[in-house]
Amino acid sequence: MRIVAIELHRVALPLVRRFETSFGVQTTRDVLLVRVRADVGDGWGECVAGAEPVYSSEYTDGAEHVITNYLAPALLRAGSVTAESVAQQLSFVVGHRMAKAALETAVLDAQTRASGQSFGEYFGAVRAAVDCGVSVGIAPTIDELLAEVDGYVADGYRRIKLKIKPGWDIEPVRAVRDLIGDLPLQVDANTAYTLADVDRLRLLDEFDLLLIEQPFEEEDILSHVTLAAAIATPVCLDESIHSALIAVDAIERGATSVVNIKAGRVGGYLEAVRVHDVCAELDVPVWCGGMLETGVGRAANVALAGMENFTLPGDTSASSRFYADDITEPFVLVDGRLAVPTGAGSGVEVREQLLAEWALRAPVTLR
Ligand code: OSB
Ligand code: MG
Repeated sequence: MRIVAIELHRVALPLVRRFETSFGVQTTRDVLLVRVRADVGDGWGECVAGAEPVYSSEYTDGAEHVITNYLAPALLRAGSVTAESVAQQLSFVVGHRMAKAALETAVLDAQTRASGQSFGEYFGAVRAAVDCGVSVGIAPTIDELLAEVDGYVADGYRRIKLKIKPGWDIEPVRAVRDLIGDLPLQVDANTAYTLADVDRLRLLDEFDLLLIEQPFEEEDILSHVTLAAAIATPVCLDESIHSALIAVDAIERGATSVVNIKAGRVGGYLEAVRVHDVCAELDVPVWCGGMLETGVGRAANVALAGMENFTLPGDTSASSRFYADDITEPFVLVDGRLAVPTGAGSGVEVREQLLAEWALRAPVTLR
């Protein structure tokens, strides 16, 4: 295809409830949506970066800057672009995977809409619906946490994930385990611990968790190797996994026996599929992470999670987990699952009316 224009939309969506993690409290999502206008038709991509560089080095304004000044001009100049060519065409920019992923996804959406193929078909999804979990933030009190978790159990979620940090770990996990019986449970530390906490983390073994996600900092594969050898709970990397190459390295070193896959973190869905494939080859199960996506990103995540080796429930919750209304038709949980969209491309439509209503500013068009 030839890309005619690239539109950058900034939209603010209020969260239905505050979302607290070890790296801060969030009450709205300030999202960058990208529309590629091509000769074959349009496509949408969502940038998963947060508003501030407190979770990842990438953040929304930074992503917009690198897209405006480097990435979009390269694709607009390229002449011919395909979803399969984007990573190579953008490889002159170091890093900025979330920004690159947004563009690659928009190109993939345009390409597959034009050919009539769904994202699920393109990725090789083997299931029509995916088991869904929910990521639960740090709460002001244990009682408030239990009330929130109780609501998600009633909604039908098939797995609960609790955010933990030093001072909010054993007690909330024990209380939630007592509440939910044998419903699958896992925890996510978002890098809040150090090796000095190994004895504390070993206390989690008592709660029969599916896994503990990313206790140590992003660059520190070695400490995860040490922890994995010291506790029974499986260790799962999230932030550390920037590519299929790093996934193989971390698995072979014994740092991770389960992998959280987020397309934004690895530079796009094509690399996410490769992470899935190398993990499958090494007999390591994967699950689909989330970044508070709107329907645009959620649709692609659900399609990805339809692949064979996504054997654990993902953070692919319903739109209502975070938003009162979605920028696309909302994703609705049915029996603890979300249906993989079957329409061409991502299979969802951006509601232009809401896009305009929720816009933080007028869209920017790059040509
Ligand atoms: O670590 O998985 C994470 C949200 C923002 C940044 C990092 C993470 C998360 C979540 C939310 O846990 C998952 C979701 O979108 O449902
Ligand atoms: Mg995580």
